[in-house]
Amino acid sequence: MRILILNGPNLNLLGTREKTIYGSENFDQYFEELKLIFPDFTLEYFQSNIEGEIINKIHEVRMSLDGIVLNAAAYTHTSVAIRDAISAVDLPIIEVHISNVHKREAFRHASIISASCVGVIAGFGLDSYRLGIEALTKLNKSK
Ligand code: CA2
Repeated sequence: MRILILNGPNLNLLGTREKTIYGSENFDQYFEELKLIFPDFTLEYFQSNIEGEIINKIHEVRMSLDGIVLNAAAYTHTSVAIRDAISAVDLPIIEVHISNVHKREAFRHASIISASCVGVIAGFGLDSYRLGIEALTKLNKSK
């Protein structure tokens, strides 16, 4: 399977600040672990702090990949444009969050993008991404 891990704003700072919420590992390190866990998969990784770049990436991979594991970060709670991009492509997209957003501030409880995604995984730390890939694998098998 060919899967894109797509990270939104500020996730480039993982491992440097707010370690009690997001852990102490940076994503580049974790991405190397993911590739070892899924040696037969083609895993790609893209992070952007810019909404339009996230949308462009979803469009760009729509014909070439099998799915996206998306942590839209704060755009989860604000972006109609990313929701529309998810709905516009015929590609399964799993919404993931490192933290359990439902245990946090009320503004994080609502996701604009969830209804356009296949499902949501939240609160398992960086393991949320592995679980997202597993979910895409199961979907692919049941096709
Ligand atoms: O729990 C998640 O994965 C979030 O998507 C992370 C977002 C937050 O806005 C969502 O509500 C939940 C924030 C990512 C910020 O990441 C940082 C990492 C290190 C230091 C500072 C921010």
